[in-house]
Amino acid sequence: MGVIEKGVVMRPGYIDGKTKLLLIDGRWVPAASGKTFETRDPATGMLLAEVAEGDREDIDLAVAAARRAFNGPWSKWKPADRQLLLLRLADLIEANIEELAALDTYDMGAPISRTRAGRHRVVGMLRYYAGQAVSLHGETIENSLPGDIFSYTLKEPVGVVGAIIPWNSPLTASIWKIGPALATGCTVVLKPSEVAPLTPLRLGELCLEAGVPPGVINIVPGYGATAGAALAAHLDVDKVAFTGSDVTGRRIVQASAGNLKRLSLELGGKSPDIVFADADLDAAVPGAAMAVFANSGQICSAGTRLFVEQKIYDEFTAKVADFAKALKVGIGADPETQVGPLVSGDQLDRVTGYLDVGREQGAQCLSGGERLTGGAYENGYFVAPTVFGGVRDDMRIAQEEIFGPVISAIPFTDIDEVIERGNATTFGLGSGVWTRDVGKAHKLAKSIRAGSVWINCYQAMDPAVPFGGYKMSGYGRESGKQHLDEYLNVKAVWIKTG
Ligand code: TXE
Repeated sequence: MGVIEKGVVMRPGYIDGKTKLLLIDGRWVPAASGKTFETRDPATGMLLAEVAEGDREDIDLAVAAARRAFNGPWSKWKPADRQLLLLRLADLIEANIEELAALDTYDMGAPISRTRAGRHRVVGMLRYYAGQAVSLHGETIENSLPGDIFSYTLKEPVGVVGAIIPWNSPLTASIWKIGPALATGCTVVLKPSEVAPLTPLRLGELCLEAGVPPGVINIVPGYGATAGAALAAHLDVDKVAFTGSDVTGRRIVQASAGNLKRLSLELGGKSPDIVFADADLDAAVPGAAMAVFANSGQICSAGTRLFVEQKIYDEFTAKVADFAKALKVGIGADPETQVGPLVSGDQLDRVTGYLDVGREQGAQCLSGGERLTGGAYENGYFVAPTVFGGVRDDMRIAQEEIFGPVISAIPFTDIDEVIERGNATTFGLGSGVWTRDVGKAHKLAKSIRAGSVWINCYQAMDPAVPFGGYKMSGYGRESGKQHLDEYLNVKAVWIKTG
């Protein structure tokens, strides 16, 4: 893999015309129903593969396998054994990163330059979790009871985890669920998005090659309303780790009620990115633009509400619009491409619908604003990077998650006002601040109600630093030590020694 022919990265060998099967109990099997679904390249419309369509029966089999593995030999694995397993998996992913990056690119459209750059993140995550696997420990706690009674805590794996992931970054999202599960001794049934299932399935092959025992990682692609809903409601699943929309997040909360399973939810956002007049504008222009245009805006923490201080508003938004116009939009497999297609026809309809709404509600289109058609764009879902100026807080494009390459630029005049307006959203995932004034930066860092605040940068991520939401962006954290706690139970032990 990684061959570039006529400026295009060739399709991975994994896309070989064979139907992709489900991974259940260490074996590749067709769906119980025998059904399959298609997955296509959003840049060209080309059929990539037929994929076995998992449903309730397959989820039942996968959960049963995960339960057997959890109760069986996997529970005897020592932390150091799990650490070695994670390190082997990290090495295998590193060795196959060109193929995995290309699979993400073909299946969901992201530029190959972006999916390749994800290497440090995914390999780094697994090595981080490998370190954490041997660092898990309870505490001895001094209690105040009379007599000799000793107390300590144990940390134990939560059990069978149902992991439901979206399509916008399939490799990263899979590792973000599998890594902590392997580190803590959980088992997993992973339900990839029906829109981009190929990388998670290839990852399943690498898990087996790394020596993951049968049943520890099961992968069952299928639709949300069938396979996803069955997993979320399953009475023998101990926890669901979900990344996706707030609408589905709420359904998962309801579905989890049957056995009150643990949940972690990483949902959407409408993140404020705030630019003060004193900022380094040469850095802020590309920073604010790529805070939205990266991955065609299909990132939950994208800084889509761009608040710009009034006195530089016209100049700054014009520069961001010029930056947007200069971006190379194209098929993800072209190494020169900076902005790829949207993932699907549904996503295209959603985004172009918001472009219409923006104009209807009086926003001015400073760049883009339309679907790209003709030539290389003809069979794909391309939207030009768009900057809307003159946006008011009450416009729908300033309130609702678009999940496309669309910036809503909003003027503000002072810091207290922008804090209040920046926080006036039901979401709370990311946020950005561009200023040279350290006092302002600190004030914003404390005042913004969001899980991440990026100052003079955007979307910085690291396996050791927790990521997650406030408010309707969800709960629980991924990355960092907190992530492991999401996969652990704490047990208190009391021993009367007197
Ligand atoms: O998300 P869904 P979709 C947002 C973004 C996007 C919108 C719709 O705004 O435009 O959501 O995208 C599974 N029970 N985000 O429709 O439906 C589904 O099969 C259990 C933000 O793709 O949330 C897939 O595996 N599972 C986001 C996963 O949930 C169900 C990333 C996500 O799909 C289910 C993606 C059900 N009832 C979209 N229904 C982010 N936070 O990064 C669906 N699923």
